[in-house]
Amino acid sequence: MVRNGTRMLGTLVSNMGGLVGHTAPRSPRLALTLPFPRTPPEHKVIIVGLDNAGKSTILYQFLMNEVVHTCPTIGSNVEEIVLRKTHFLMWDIGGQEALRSTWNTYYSNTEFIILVIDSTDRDRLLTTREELYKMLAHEALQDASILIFANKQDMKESMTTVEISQFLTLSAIKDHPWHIQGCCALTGEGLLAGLQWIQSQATAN
Ligand SMILES: Nc1nc2c(ncn2[C@@H]2O[C@H](COP(=O)(O)OP(=O)(O)O)[C@@H](O)[C@H]2O)c(=O)[nH]1
Ligand SMILES: [Mg+2]
Repeated sequence: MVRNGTRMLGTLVSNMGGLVGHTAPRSPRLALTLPFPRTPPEHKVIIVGLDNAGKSTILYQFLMNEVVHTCPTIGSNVEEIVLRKTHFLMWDIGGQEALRSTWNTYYSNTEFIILVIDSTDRDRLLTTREELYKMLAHEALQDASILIFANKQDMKESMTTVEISQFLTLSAIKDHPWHIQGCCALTGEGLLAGLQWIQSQATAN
């Protein structure tokens, strides 16, 4: 089950027109005014969520996925993921309680937040909710879009995306594009759909 705060998934997936700078200039005047980037822009993504939610497994799955090719590892918890010529720099940030206060040191220039939730972890959904609204209120994340992965959907006792959406009152979030996607990081199911939503947001802007 997929709900979407801005637009239905897939409507913009094919909107992947080339960069302006790749278009042949029509006149010398245009050639002077059009930007011509040598490297494609890199979109910064932070992967957050409580410990044990599945953040590292998700990043690992992105790296393994055949349709996503990757560049060499930059650091132990940062990977560059390329999906259809869109480059993402993904930061997998530790979620233990002691580390959560350091999340804000990663916020500057973040375009996308991936919030990973262990859908079986009913006891800590309130903590996740608090962390979510703290992030959304943070000045450095005012322009960020948020993808919520309701992970561990393979588990019998997992909450549905609808239950999680309602608990997090996602429909009340009007100032950030958001999207919730059920997934299973172990098999990779649902991950590409989530990544495609991010990619559609990145190319739409
Ligand atoms: N059943 C199930 N287990 C998962 C899933 N995703 C991650 N796990 C397990 O949950 C545990 C925590 O995963 P990890 O990626 O280390 O979580 P992190 O602390 O958020 O980085 C590991 O034992 C994973 O194998 C999933 O979709 N289903
Ligand atoms: Mg981890």
